[in-house]
Amino acid sequence: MSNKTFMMIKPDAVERGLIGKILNDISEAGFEIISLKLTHLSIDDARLFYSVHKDRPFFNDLTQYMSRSPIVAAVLKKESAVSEFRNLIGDTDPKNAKDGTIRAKYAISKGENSIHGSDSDENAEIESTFHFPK
Ligand code: DAT
Ligand code: MG
Repeated sequence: MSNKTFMMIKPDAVERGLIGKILNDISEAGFEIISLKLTHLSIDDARLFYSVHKDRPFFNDLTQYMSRSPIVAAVLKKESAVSEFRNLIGDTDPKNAKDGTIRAKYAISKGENSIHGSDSDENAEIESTFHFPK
């Protein structure tokens, strides 16, 4: 799935009415939306989705935050989608994110950083199937 990636618009951004602005940025960057939904993760969903981080000190805050209000989940298509999308969203910590990236424009903090993008083709496939089972 090297031409596809998975993304989520996170609770802090949905709460502030940023769905339209962020989807527009994604479209203008040349990504095609393949699947799209508004959903609300349970705490168990969030713990499962982020299980790779289960031993990290921020795991509890992360999963509480990701389940506190709705998110948008989507599968996106573009050549080199995973790396292109990571470039579009910027560094995990908005203080380190390059100007013009989605996190530089909208994120509140390293924890509440507005958007998720898969970090590998393999995880893009796993995360897409988690939200859009085949
Ligand atoms: P990314 O979302 O850029 O792939 P990650 O996979 O390392 O970053 O972490 C997943 C999420 O966990 C990240 O978007 C925000 C949160 N997070 C990561 N490191 C953190 C930290 N040191 N303090 C608080 N939240 C953190
Ligand atoms: Mg990650």
